[in-house]
Amino acid sequence: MRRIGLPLVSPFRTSASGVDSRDVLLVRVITPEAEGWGECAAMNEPLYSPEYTEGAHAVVREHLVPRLLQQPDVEATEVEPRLAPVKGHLMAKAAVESAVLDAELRAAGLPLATYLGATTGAVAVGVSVGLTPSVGQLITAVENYVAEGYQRVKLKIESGWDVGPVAAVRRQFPDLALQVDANEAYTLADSSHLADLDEFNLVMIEQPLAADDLPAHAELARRLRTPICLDESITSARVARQAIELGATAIVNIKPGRVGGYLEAHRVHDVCRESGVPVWCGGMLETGIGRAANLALAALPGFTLPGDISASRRYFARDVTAPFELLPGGRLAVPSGPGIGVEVDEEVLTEVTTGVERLRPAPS
Ligand code: OSB
Ligand code: MG
Repeated sequence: MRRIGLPLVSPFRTSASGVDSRDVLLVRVITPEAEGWGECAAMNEPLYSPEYTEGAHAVVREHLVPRLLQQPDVEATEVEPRLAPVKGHLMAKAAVESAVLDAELRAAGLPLATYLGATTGAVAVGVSVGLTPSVGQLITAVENYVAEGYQRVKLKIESGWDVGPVAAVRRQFPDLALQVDANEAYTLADSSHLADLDEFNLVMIEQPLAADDLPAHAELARRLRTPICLDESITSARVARQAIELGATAIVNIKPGRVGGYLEAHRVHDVCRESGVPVWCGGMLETGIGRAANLALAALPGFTLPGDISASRRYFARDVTAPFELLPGGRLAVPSGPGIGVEVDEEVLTEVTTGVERLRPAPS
């Protein structure tokens, strides 16, 4: 387990949280055959969901790794069942499973994208723009991203920062694929106000209401023309199926950490695809490790909308892998090497590391 501190190039603010430097937990699995890396999606503070970096670190150390090491060998598909007695902590579990999966695939010489069933070598990506101090600064930020080649922009919204800023951006960029993300900032009492967003031809509104209230999202969906997309609410393939059946979500944001790993993320994708519900890959301001794996997932055929998987420079001046650069058409290449397909730069890693802990199996 390793903790790294990576300053963001610009602070990222949502209705729920604000962060200017990422405190990231990395898991590195060392086996005789290969090494594997997993990045924990948890943020510095428990403001997006109950998990946070320090808590995830404790859970991995105290509860997950000891259970994993109760038996001498492990395959990626056995990680989830072995950790299932531990309730919740899906981001911590995902980091462990991802590291085991990466090691296993590197040992087999198989790219994660191939293993998951990728059908493309490059995926369309967008950019998520946090709350800004002024509408002028928002317009400038969007202008810069559009100039870099992004073809889809997501704006964070909250009460008092919604219709005005969205109208201003839409006026400047009439043809841009534009969507908004509320991170649970509203209630059903805001539905007529949210309906004022309908005129801006948004691709979707993401997570307008409380994560645990699927029926309220279904009711809101009946009151809006803008499609609803759930993020925080979708914690498993089972919940995804229920949300779709209830009419609570027309589009699904898939974040592997939020659902417990890439294997469950794959199952969420399958459930949505069977129901004709488009999906896209969400982001948690990942380093190159999480970004590489997310690109592999986003190459599955149901990912028909651009993901929150921006180029590395949108997040960090220096990353722990080679930077991902935007391709023409606002796309990123899917890594093609074994496992997650990228190498960790040990020199940078050492410089940004704030702590390392080694856990070993008990001698047999
Ligand atoms: O709700 O999608 C979100 C970042 C941190 C926590 C929650 C969210 C986000 C983002 C960032 O929107 C997307 C990205 O990584 O580019
Ligand atoms: Mg979101």
